[in-house]
Amino acid sequence: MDYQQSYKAYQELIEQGLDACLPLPEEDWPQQGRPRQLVEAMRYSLLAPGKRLRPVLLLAAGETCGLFPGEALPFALAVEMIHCYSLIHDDLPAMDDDDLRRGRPTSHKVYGEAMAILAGDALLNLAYETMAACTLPRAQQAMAQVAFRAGALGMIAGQVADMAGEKGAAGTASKDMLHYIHQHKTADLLVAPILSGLILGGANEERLQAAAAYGHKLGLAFQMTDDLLDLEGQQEQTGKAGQRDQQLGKLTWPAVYGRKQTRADAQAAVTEAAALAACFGAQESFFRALALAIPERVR
Ligand code: GRG
Repeated sequence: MDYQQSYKAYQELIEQGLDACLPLPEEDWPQQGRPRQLVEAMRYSLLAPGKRLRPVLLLAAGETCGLFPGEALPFALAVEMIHCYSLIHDDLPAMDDDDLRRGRPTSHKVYGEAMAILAGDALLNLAYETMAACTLPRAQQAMAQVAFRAGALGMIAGQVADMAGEKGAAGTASKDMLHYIHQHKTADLLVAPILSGLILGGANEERLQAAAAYGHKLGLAFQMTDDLLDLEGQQEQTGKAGQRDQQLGKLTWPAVYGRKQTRADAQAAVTEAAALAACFGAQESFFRALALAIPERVR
């Protein structure tokens, strides 16, 4: 299978898994089951068309250590749930106040702010329930990795810095802050699935370190491309409103370094990631192709 076929095969498995893990309840709540409107809101965001990049990374990383995709699937679904909760919350009026996500009205536009907050909370909890149910020997260690990277020293710290960056302080401090934002808001949730997939498969420390370096470069390139798409992409392509970063005064790579330098830096990060893909052994060509595809992405 070539890269695109492999990616699609992973995606199909993930789509089926996401649909199956969150069935619509019977009508008899509150006697039993989850509240129907909550599940509708969770499913609305979780099943909206996304690239499924994070769970794909997890399944592919697991396969490098001989795990079948089905064995690592609960973790892959969990990472997508965490990503999805972060998107719902990021779109809220208290954060980026966005109306469109994945080509559809955002959760709070459809279900109201309170239900959107609860749907995000419930997806986060469901992620940990799903990981906790995994009986693979190193599941606890893999879950700790996800919790750490998604938490207050990882993605949430990146989101705090992103909001602080809206104040737009110029100079060296803002460059440091920009790197911090890219590393934590974005790269941490790409490193987490790679490392947890490898941990589940029993990879050694040397491999984990090389894979983390790959994920970090991938994350930088991914966020730089996202910043450029926000400036230049069409809504039909990106599935969200354009030029939001400028409107919100966000600290982005193009805002600090300019578009030309951002393109060059993204390409350099992609080249570095591609060179680091050797640590994935039999899956090297998949991880290399995935890195090289980042600047071409439209969504
Ligand atoms: C609310 C705790 C909290 C964190 C929010 C995810 C996030 C952090 C903010 C969303 C905005 C943003 C630009 C995040 C950086 C990561 C990113 C580019 C997310 C979008 O990921 P894609 O492009 O989306 O993989 P799909 O829809 O394809 O899954």
